[in-house]
Amino acid sequence: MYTQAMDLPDPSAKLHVVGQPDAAQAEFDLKIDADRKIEPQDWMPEAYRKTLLRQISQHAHSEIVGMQPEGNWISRAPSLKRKAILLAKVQDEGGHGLYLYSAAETLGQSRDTMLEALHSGKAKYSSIFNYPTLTWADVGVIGWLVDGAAIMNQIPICRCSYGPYARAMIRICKEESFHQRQGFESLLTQMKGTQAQRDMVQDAVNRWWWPVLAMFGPPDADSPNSANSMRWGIKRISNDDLRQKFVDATIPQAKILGVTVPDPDLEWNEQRGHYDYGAIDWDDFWAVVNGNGPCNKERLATRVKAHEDGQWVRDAALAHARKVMARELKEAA
Ligand code: FAQ
Repeated sequence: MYTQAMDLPDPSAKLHVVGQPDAAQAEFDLKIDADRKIEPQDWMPEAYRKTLLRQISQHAHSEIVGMQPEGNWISRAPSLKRKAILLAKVQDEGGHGLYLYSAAETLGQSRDTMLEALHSGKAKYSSIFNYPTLTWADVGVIGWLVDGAAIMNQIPICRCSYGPYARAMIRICKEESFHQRQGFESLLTQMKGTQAQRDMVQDAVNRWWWPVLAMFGPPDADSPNSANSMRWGIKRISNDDLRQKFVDATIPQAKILGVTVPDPDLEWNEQRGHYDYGAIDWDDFWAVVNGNGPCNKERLATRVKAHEDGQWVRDAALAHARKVMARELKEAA
């Protein structure tokens, strides 16, 4: 998909117009202002490249670590139908990670380097995947709320200025929509069941609501990357605005389900035309981001083990590719 983009930009390209050292920067600025795509072969400012690499690789890490909380329930799904849906969903998340690593590689960093950063604990991934999935209702709530928040955040990234990221997001968002729907439908079924099932759903909503709101990132005033990302068309809507859109879209869905959210300050504000909501515990968010959430250590250990256990697959694929190449060379000789 991205093979056409593997030729890396020449770092000296900015100077190739003799006597006009800023010509490349001016061309980049023009493209951004005109809302045109930046492609891997184009010259780009180093800070733009670094910001993209940071965000896309973190996003890729989130997708593959994000397979774990729900993956834990594949063997315990309550029916064959639910098991098939969950298997497909978790597999999709793995696929999203792969598209995103490919998009990040077009910025000149190898997948091995990115994975090393994840496995050593240097790279971030979404805070949300460091919470436990205690009951089957958690699986539905992840689909409804976590995938719901992910779509809200990711639809604007389909219009990101960097071509490979934008194109990867279009496909990802289509799949995330199915993920959100299946979560909501599963919860709706549980809410039509016994009182114990309804209580289980409400308990899961209570535990996930605040971490999901924090997923959108720190408040705009405390978001160091936002100014540049908005200027460069990487981010199109701010953290706080996306969070508000998510609350406004989700509360009517909660009413249909028959659940409440654990926020005594939640209230429709007629004047603003939005829901007001209570204060998010940012200390808790930063503790999780910095490695001290309920499941950080477990998630990282599981990821590293999966990578190590998969070494033989990578070795076998490489050995096969070498054999094929040797055969082709021999035939061509
Ligand atoms: N968790 O200046 P900002 C999914 C960090 S995929 C951890 O506002 P930015 C699908 C941030 O990196 C979920 N860290 O940063 C799925 C930065 O640190 P740095 C992932 C966070 O980049 C569903 C610092 O705080 N989605 O759910 C978080 O402008 C179900 C300051 O923040 C994406 O990655 C957080 N929640 O805005 C899979 C979407 N928030 O790097 C499986 C793409 C912030 O300077 C199952 N990413 N930080 O050291 C984005 O849209 C942005 O990167 C934000 C953060 C909005 C996440």
